[in-house]
Amino acid sequence: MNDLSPAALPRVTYSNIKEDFSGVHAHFGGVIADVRARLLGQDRPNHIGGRDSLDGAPYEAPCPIDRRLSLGRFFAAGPAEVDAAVTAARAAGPDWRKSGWQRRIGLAYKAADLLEARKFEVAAACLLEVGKSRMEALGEVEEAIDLIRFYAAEMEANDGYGKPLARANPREETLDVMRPFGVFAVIAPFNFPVALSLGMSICALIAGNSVVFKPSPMAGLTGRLLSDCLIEAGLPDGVFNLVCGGSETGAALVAHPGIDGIAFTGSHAVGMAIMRGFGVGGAHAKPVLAEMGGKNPTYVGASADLDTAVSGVLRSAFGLQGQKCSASSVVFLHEALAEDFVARLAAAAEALVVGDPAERETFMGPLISEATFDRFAKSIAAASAAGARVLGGQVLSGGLYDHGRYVRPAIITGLPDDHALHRDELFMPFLTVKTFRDLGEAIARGNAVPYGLTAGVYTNEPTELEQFLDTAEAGVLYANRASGATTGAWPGIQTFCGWKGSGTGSKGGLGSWYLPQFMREQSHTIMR
Ligand code: UN1
Repeated sequence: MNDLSPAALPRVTYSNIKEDFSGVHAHFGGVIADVRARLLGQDRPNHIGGRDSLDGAPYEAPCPIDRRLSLGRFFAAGPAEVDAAVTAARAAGPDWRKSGWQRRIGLAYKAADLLEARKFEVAAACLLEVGKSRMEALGEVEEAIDLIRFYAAEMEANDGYGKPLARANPREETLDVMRPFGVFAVIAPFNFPVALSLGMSICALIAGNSVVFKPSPMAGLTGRLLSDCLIEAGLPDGVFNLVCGGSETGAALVAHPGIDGIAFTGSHAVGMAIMRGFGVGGAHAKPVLAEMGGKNPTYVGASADLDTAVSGVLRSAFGLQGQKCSASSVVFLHEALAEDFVARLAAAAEALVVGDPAERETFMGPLISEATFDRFAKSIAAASAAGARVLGGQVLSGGLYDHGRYVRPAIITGLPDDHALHRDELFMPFLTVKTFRDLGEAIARGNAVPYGLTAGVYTNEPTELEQFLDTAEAGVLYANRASGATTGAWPGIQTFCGWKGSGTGSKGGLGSWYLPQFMREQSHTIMR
């Protein structure tokens, strides 16, 4: 029996994996059932200029857990609806900009409080919408709440980023001020539909931009629920607009001349296309803040603690079915422990429960889409054809398995070193294994991909740790972590920055340098 109020239950994060969450489970189980009964299958309007709108092309989004269930009916915004949203955002912009950062962070804190009050409900929606496990879904909503508060606190701590500068003569007043760009488009992926959407949106808003937000077409329900928190917090009409839809809506948004900046999280190909077109294709450069894909390596040295390494790799390779840009997708094993490690990892992977994420014991839910399933099936076939050994990777059938795409995690050994499966981002529960004798040489092989998002190491040799920290080409490095080899970055604790093909800038999310990127600098010199 759990007699704690929901607010008194312990917080789930990505790294407190050993805590007792029995009270959380008892409460959350009831909320999931309630959300399934109450919140699915409804019309979910867009929100444009302070009003809900059913304009646009209606589409049903299926629940990936059971495709017979509809998450709801959404309305794909075409060029006319996108134009209405951008026009509303432009109209609301000047007052929002002038309202001052103190007022804006006040509203952000209010939105965080609203999300906190609804966290179980939003996490249940997230679980049902993208097939996240209970812990991943709850952790994500907590991450989103912390993101809002973290960025609001950063604005406060930096006094809005304005500061007086030196004076060339006593009659001169000089100021350095940071100002918003205008209207930001926020284009979010399905895999962290709450945290990534809110992280990007709240920075744009706190900085004084107005926003047109497009969630993934597979995540319109959480997109709407988080929008409700912002709207109900009291953002003025037009400051925050929600437009649902797929790539056509995204293209209309990116092509709209009224957009001044874009915050994007998604694939490398789309991010680079936005950079080339929107970013530098017009009369002047415009800001594109993009977090893109990853092919994140984990290195396991001869001195590593194997239990810790197996736990960390398992969680990062297969959590959320491997559909994270931070997922560990290639592991480099020292020859001396490779066989032992693979045997232990395969046994642990086989023991993972794959099924309905609403169930407490489930670690892996369904793949998000048919496209991901096709990629999985083709990759397994390609690995076998190349002479590799495939451990796991079975397609599951019978019962619920017939109504979604459920697969067992796959571990691939013996793939030729230069095979594309070691190099391409796959975004699915598919881990390739390489072996090494010398860590420096392994890191060079791990660096030899176009990406550079996260990397992990397991070693008890201080010189190896130093070598890893010095030479791994990625923005987020982890060592000896049981909760995740390459995943689980948290606001204010890790920063999240994509190097090379994984990002467009050198200043990532979750840290202090992200928010200022939503503003441009202006120098004021006034003679008195
Ligand atoms: C992603 O991996 O797609 O570090 C985003 C993590 C989370 C999510 C990152 N904060 O794993």
